Amino acid sequence: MKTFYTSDHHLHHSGMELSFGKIVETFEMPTRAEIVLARVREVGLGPVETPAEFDIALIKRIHDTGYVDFLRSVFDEWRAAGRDGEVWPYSWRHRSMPPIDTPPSGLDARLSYYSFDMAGSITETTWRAAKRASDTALAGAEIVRNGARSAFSLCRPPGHHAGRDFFGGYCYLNNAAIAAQYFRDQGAGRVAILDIDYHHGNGTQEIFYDRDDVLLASLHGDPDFEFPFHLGYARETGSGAGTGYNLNYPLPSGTDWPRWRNAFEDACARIAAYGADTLVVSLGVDTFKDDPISQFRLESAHFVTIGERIAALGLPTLFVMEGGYAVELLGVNAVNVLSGFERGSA
Ligand code: B3N
Ligand code: ZN
Repeated sequence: MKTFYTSDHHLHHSGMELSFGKIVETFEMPTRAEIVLARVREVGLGPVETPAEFDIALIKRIHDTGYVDFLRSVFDEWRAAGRDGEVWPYSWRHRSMPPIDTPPSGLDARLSYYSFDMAGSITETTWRAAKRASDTALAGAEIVRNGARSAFSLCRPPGHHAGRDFFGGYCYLNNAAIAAQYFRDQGAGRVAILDIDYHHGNGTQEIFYDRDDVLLASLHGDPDFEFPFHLGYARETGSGAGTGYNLNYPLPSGTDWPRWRNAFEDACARIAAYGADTLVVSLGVDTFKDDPISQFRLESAHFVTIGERIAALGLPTLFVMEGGYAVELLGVNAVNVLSGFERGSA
């Protein structure tokens, strides 16, 4: 399996985050991608290639133009306002306030409008890193569309919390959604996205919620207790033409392998029944038992089985890197999925 990776991911580093009342080093750090890359090389997964530059129009197939322009320019605006440091939002619309659908003019009001949390900041070069992460996803999609059985897009920053016009949860551009849309635009009939990250991909759900050409199946910590909260319940099945094409599997804290695997089996069966011709996997490995911010109990060996089962779906498959913060075993866990897939495809 070919891996797409670019060192441009280093251009994004929030440095810190607020965690349970303390300012700590952010969990979403550049080392993460380097650790996964090192493991790809260690096991000889396959060649590693730098992605080409893709047209920004492909990003705008998923993301709002105003949002994209905002991501590109907000740091300069922040500096022009005489502010040091990085761009951080700090306030959001509460349910007691009326919904708004046009961006306000003030800088902080617009930051609020285009985000849902302050898990990560926007630095001078965040846009560039996010753009290159989307290129990384598109490069993988391109070879899969051209006949490769699979590809691994080692994206960083991750993407599945980013919606059509908002960032949050360390995510700025939704790499998996951009890839899924690329597959559709290149002629794929039915695309499935299987999101196995510990957190609900609220951005991916929002993007495809009313569509029947992209099925989303997501296994995650129940939003009743887990970030990003409020979205990801089983009752959210899609809307309009998309009704029945959004599948959520919220799982309790402490979920172990047998329980997780049951939900996973169901998701795989539903993807097969859908008749997908292409699969995008939002590959997060923060379901691991020692992940510092998550509460499931999967072990390293389980990730191999996951990859084997995904391979058994028999679909052209693009793996897109999302979360995973147990850095000691992050590379092993992520690459175990890919090795399992290779073994299952042989
Ligand atoms: O959820 C958290 C969080 C939870 C536990 C923590 N501990 C125990 C120190 C610290 C933080 N933070 C919110 C931001 C997390 C974004 C998750 C991104 C992700 O992996 N998405 O898939
Ligand atoms: Zn996650």
